Amino acid sequence: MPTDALTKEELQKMADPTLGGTIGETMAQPEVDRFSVDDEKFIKFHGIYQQDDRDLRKTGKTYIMMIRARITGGIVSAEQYLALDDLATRHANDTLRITSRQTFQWHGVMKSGLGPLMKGLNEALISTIAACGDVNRNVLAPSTPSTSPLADLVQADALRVSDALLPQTKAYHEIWVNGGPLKLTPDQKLAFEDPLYRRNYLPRKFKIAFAIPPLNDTDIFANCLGFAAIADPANPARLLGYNVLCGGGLGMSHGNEATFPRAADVLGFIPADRVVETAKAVMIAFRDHGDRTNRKHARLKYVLAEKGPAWFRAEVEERAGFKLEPARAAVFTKQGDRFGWHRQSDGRWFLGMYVETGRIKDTPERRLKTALRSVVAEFRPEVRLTTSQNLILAGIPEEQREAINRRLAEHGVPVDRQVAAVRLNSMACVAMPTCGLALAESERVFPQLLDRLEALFTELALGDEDIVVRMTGCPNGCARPYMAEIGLVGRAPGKYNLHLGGVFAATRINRVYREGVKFDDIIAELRPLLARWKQERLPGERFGEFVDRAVPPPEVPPAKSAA
Ligand code: SRM
Ligand code: SF4
Repeated sequence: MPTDALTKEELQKMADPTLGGTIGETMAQPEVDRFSVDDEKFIKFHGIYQQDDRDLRKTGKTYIMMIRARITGGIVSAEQYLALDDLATRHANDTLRITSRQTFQWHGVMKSGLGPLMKGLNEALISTIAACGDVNRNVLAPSTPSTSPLADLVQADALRVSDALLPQTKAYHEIWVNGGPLKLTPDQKLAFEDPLYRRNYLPRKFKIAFAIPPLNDTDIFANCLGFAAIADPANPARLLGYNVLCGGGLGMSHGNEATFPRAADVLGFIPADRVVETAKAVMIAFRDHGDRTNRKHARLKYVLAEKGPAWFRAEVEERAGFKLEPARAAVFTKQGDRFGWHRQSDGRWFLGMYVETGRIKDTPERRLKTALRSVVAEFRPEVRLTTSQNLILAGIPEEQREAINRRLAEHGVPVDRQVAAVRLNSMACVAMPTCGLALAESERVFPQLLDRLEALFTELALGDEDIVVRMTGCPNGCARPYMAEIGLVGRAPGKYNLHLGGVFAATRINRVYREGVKFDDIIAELRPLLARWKQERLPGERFGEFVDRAVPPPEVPPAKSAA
């Protein structure tokens, strides 16, 4: 391909395939408060985003960093959690943010705090390499203990896949662990070639999720590559292999019909011992066929949408050196996390904790950050993150449960009925003030929306119904609103597109019901539909299914309030 057709990101990767740029040199200059425009792109491959606090823009730009860890399958030890919490207090904005891909982010880190934070993370054996950038991202796996006898096997496979797809550049280690620039000449840098990613890496980000049917707790259909675990029908504890799903992805741009969210296709089945080779083959096929001329069209989903699953399967088979078998029967019926105390299959207990918008912080009413620190420091549970931005304390002996309940209660953190059912399946992206792409608020206004929704449920006597409701500040879809029963997608300050009709199993994309709804009008849009749902629903019919069955697709009239 002629280089003048390539995006500037492609040219930049090829100009320094070690991805080191001048990051090390900039880190050695304490008086410099930001990275160069080129290095802004390289640091993403190291798990770092250069941002600015958008609330403060009127008084000048303040550079801050967001750091994202790589925590495959969302599991950290008690010791690691304490270290991560401490780093948040010392170098970030005193919060830990659980992301929709079951890892942690630190926000508001000044450049002066970046070196110590990265060093601290690596000392806790938590890396941030490839948490962002045109590479394979954090691999998702079911993290709730005992939801399936296959859970540990699937977690182990997720780790193997994640490790096998790590970039091999030494730049990360040199800069953040050894604390200096990569000691290579410009020619040596130019000559570096990663065995899998070669010199220009992937055309765009690449995302993998594992799930164990019937529970789709990782939103597998929203990923570039999914592995749906298949148990031996004669022995549910034996992992036969995986159905392979390809071509899911959610990001889109308003007003650009060439961009769209897409649910993955099922390509076939592989035995469990071929999972790493299959992951490599799919990623390499994407490397070879993704669009490197237009980043808005560069995701794997567009290859699948345009060339078709059969064509792509053949490309994967050619690279893997084996054929995919026909997909096995597997049905997803539900999603979501488990809250409160549950017994694990080993007799110990886990505690599922709802974390509003994934933000672990202290407020006057609920000192969640302090409470978690105290519980983890004393009782040493394993800490697990879910892809719905929630947290699990796992491996707890029976005799510790009461003391943990008491400790949480002392900090205003309930265990039994943590929040109303309508809030439990909710998620919001970060958006303002740190996300440079936000068109509207999300995390900061979401609690208020949930308050109103809860009041509406009371008004309509909907009782303890739950509903999957997700909000994002722009159409990139970071909280996966296109798979939700109620999805709100930021359009402009204070205005959202309302998406309805997702299914509980999150197997398909919902549809736009109304465009440009004012934040204050969202409940008024939902009231008649929820009232109808109550009156007209079939037995057990969820809101998303009801909308899909009984509410005809509108011609998407803009709300009166739309711009
Ligand atoms: Fe995302 C970009 C936050 C999950 C699709 N996402 C961003 C950035 C980094 C903004 C930027 O590029 O400057 C956001 C940083 C905000 C901040 O201040 O923290 C951001 N994305 C997040 C997180 C933290 C949302 C959350 O509240 O949990 C999630 C971190 C995941 C992780 O730990 O790795 C997050 N992002 C997702 C998901 C959901 C998923 O992967 O399951 C999606 C939709 C799935 C997909 O990829 O298609 C998603 N993020 C995007 C996109 C659209 C990509 C596209 O295909 O067009 C962007 C924009 C981009 O890449 O240019 C984006
Ligand atoms: Fe930012 Fe948009 Fe992602 Fe929200 S959905 S975090 S506003 S990029």
